[in-house]
Amino acid sequence: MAPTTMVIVPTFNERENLPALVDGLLALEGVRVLVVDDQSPDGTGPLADRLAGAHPGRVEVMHRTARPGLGRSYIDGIRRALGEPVDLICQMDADLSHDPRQLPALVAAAADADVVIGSRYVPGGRIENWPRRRRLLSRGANVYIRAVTRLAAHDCTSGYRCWRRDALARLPLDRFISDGYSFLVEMLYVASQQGCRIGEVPITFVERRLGTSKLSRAVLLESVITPWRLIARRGRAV
Ligand SMILES: Nc1nc2c(ncn2[C@@H]2O[C@H](COP(=O)(O)OP(=O)(O)OP(=O)(O)O)[C@@H](O)[C@H]2O)c(=O)[nH]1
Ligand SMILES: [Mg+2]
Repeated sequence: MAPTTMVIVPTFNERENLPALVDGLLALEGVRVLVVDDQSPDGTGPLADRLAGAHPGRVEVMHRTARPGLGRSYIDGIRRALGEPVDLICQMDADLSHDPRQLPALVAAAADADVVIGSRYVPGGRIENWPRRRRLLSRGANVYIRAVTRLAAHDCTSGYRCWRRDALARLPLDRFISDGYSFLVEMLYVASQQGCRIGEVPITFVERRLGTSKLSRAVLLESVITPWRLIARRGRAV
């Protein structure tokens, strides 16, 4: 029997992308979707409610009113998902950069790993439609993060992941220090400190076609500093 899986999808202004993503995920057996919306001004929240109404038991929505942020959204979503009787908990962007059809490969690899990364930077991994500047930024970020943290994974910033429930439950989320995109790096770092087996499967990442990016200067700055903060408190957070 296929393992039961809950996919957490953080959203901020993803009205144009969410229906297609949910359709793609619901085509997969045993998959449930948890949308975590940060009061998107474009109406993503009510749209997600309509999707939940159309698919009871398979689509749920959290409407956050506390301070917005990707990391904070994930923390709330993870706590909720851990209260559900699912075997695996996945993370995925809403902007269709992550193809739901590749989820079964991540799920299969979770048989031999505690967390599986959908990776752009292992053999077979690809990126479509990214300008050169964006490629360099992402590549450079990963070289930098691996050098500072000594993480072995090749794509530490990928937001496409599949966790075994017990590995995710062990993360001390209330002690995390980052709340933007660095949250993704911090999750991996703490997991590896705890002895988790980190696997990677190749994915084809497609640049978003609709909606706008939330990558800001503040987010980039946090990404530069976080690896150093993580190694500075090594051993104390786990
Ligand atoms: N709930 C919530 N979701 C967010 C927030 N910031 C970004 N997201 C979501 O996180 C996912 C990744 O964000 P993106 O804007 O696609 O970031 P990116 O992939 O680095 O940038 P682009 O693909 O260039 O747009 C998307 O599903 C966003 O809607 C936030 O503050 N709160
Ligand atoms: Mg994106």
